[in-house]
Amino acid sequence: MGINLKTTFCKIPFTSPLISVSGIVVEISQNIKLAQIKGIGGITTKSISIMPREGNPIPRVASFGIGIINSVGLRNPGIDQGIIDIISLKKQTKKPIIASIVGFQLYELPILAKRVAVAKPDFIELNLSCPNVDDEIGRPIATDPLLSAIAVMEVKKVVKNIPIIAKLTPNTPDLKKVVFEVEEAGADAISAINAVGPGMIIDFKKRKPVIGNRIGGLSGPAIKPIALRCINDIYKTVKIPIIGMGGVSNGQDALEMIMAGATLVGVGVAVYKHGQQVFDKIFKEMKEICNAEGIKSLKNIRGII
Ligand code: RRO
Repeated sequence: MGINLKTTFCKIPFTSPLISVSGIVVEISQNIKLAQIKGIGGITTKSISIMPREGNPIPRVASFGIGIINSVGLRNPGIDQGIIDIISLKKQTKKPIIASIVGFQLYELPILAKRVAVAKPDFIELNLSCPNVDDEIGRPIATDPLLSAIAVMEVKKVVKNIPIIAKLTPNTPDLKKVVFEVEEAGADAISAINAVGPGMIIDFKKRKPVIGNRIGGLSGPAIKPIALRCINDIYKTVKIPIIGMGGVSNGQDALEMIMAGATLVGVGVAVYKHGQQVFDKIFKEMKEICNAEGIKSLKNIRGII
């Protein structure tokens, strides 16, 4: 008998602990394709704002070998279309859907949460940590423990029956304080980490930054050590469950996230680099490693380090 990787998160069953993250997948059609993949347990939408957004100037994504840099700039269809997209995604799959929302002002978050709840997603993720809109909104909410708590509290006042996930940034010395406050405010789960930085990569020949917006958030294997540290800090600080992400591209990476304290594991850049089938590869590798190592249940290794 091999290991069974079925996982429960906030009482909701997942056929796999692997989920897609809110990131560079913007189009609903791509999410519909993702939902067909066996190794994927759940889908996260691109973060949805009140108004549609074109995003930052191209190129928005560039690879630098051990990672990518992105400045997508919150390209998304806006809440009206976002609701329609989630309803249509839900018709295509039984897998849990995490609707990610983002506000430019704090007061937008409860408005967005109430509206997106109409589409009945299984979870609502508050993206409190976009690294790419500094010029428009300043530092991400999740760099500030009090603001993070207020964001969660205001959303919890208007959405009672859908679990609320707070997506946090590694770009703060206050992560433990932020996560403590967010739990106190009533968050049901944490998602970590968003991109690191921002950073910059240079096109040497052209003497200019590669990314259209000059700078962007780093993700992919380069940030895995930071992700593991943050997830473990969060695990040791609060009791609510964690979606761990940041540089997962194989079965061992995913199991390391669980050993650091994650319950679900997000995969983003590996999909960009290797295609959607990477979920099946990682799922298979997780099983093989667990069986070879005598790990009978993921519960036995969660937070073990
Ligand atoms: O759209 C983006 O530029 C973006 C977002 Br909202 C985010 O949360 N994280 C990221 O790396 N890029």
